[in-house]
Amino acid sequence: MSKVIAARFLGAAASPGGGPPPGPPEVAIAGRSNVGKSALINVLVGRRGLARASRTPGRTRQLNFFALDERLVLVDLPGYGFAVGPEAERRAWKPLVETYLGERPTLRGVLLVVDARRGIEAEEEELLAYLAALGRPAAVAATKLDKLGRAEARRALAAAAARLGGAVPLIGFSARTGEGRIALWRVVDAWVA
Ligand SMILES: Nc1nc2c(ncn2[C@@H]2O[C@H](COP(=O)(O)OP(=O)(O)OP(=O)(O)O)[C@@H](O)[C@H]2O)c(=O)[nH]1
Ligand SMILES: [Mg+2]
Repeated sequence: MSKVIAARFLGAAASPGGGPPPGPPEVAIAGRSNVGKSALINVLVGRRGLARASRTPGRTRQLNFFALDERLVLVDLPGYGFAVGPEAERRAWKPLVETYLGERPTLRGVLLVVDARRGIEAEEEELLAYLAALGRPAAVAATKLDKLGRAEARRALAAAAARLGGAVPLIGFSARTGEGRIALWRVVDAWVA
């Protein structure tokens, strides 16, 4: 469904188990803080300000739900790895995200967004292992590919693929150029089919 007709903000979850009641199939977007999760959602959906529209200053540590044509819901997860912010907020991340990933009945897959320049690091491996233990399908989107030259991009993707060992699909992506958009949709469509 690479052509989305209607997209709207459905609601948010600020505490474990919160958010809109389960409805259509959901795909969650996870990744380090500031890696480009919201930008990726906007490009996937083809709506410039969608994932940002819900972003209330000081309230970004929540799950944001976006309904696409009432057939699919994308869930923008709060970023991890942020070193700033109140300690209580950082502690709240784990139960909030783990409750969602572990218990949401309509969750079909998780897109883990990584910076192509950083690749797969310990936190990403940890999250992928956690998802595998839960039996949740996952894929990795290596984004900001536009910041690398051709040869660098190829090397970075090869290194990430080697680290993943073929366990999950890897897609090179750029919110700036739109590269990888169709390949990402193919993964998402397969999950929700
Ligand atoms: N060049 C380039 N910049 C990008 C790309 N994706 C995101 N950015 C920039 O990276 C910054 C962070 O992007 P966001 O989409 O807000 O990142 P996020 O992961 O949603 O951040 P949090 O919600 O705070 O965790 C912004 O300044 C974006 O413009 C990309 O593919 N290429
Ligand atoms: Mg964001």
